[in-house]
Amino acid sequence: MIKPFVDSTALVRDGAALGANLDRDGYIFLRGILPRDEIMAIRRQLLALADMGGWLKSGEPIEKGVANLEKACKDPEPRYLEFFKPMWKLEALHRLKNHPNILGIFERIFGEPVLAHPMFVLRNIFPQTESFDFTTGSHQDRIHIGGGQSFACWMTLGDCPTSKGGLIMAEGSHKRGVLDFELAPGAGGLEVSEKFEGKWVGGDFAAGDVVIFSDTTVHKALPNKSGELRQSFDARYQRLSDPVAELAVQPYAGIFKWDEVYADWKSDDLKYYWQRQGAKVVPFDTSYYEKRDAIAFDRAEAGDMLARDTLLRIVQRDASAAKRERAQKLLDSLSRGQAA
Ligand SMILES: O=C(O)CCC(=O)C(=O)O
Repeated sequence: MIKPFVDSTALVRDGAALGANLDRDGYIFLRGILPRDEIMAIRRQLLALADMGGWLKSGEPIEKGVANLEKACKDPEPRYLEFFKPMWKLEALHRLKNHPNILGIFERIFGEPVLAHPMFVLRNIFPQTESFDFTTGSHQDRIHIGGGQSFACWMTLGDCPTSKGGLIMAEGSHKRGVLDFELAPGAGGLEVSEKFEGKWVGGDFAAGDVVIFSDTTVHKALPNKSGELRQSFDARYQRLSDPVAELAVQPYAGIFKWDEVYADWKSDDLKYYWQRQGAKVVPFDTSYYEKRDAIAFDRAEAGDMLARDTLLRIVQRDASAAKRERAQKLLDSLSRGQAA
């Protein structure tokens, strides 16, 4: 059973009240923070690229975003990245991340200057079917984002009823630091062990609504049971005076350099802005990933397909060539096992 979000929209100008709700529940849900027409304009650009990738069902209007299930793919598969890369470079998405309406909320909550992380996540989640599922399992962002304390702002790029796979929060789950986790399929390749029965809150999102949550708040996505692509955007924000992990000031998952991202941009004001702000960059704490990856290697050696999404991420992102090579070999042997 999912209870409805507490709606904090009426408090949007009151940083102390927003901060109190964030501290009490681990999240705040706010309606209509971003202009709908700006979100819909970005959605149109993204859907045009999705269509070029063959991700949309032919014969349907592009703006409906009806998915072509035959082309279902996910991050970090190469066929996903081919069309994801031009999407992630879009200047409008980076501008959305630094939107004054979002920065203003964080400034009021923090009572001090805000750093918007340069890295953000854009998601194109294909519908869940018997043969395809990329539903994000329950997790805490601290593991993936590192640095000091940060807060995520998640929004859908278009309307997202719960049936389309919105994000839900485990209310009050943020007070006990980083919790034990297990290996899991889906983004991140892990899942918090505790189930948080009766604690889940969520609801329908309209374009422009946001949920803001702490980096220790346990959250997960609902399965996308619609026939459409669920496109969403999540970015992170913190006090400028706190440290930020190196990974969070790099383009998504190291898939390109900033100069490549900026190549077609029309203006310069958002290029390398965190350097001008004086962000305090520190190394990323890899200890949680080391733990996850050790489990994935063990499972993969035992022939367990559950390790696949984690191995793919190691191949794509890990700094150690030896680890990447080991992960690739195990992926190859898993797919040979599947074919046999
Ligand atoms: O959109 C999703 O499926 C997951 C989003 C998420 O986990 C996050 O924003 O931290």
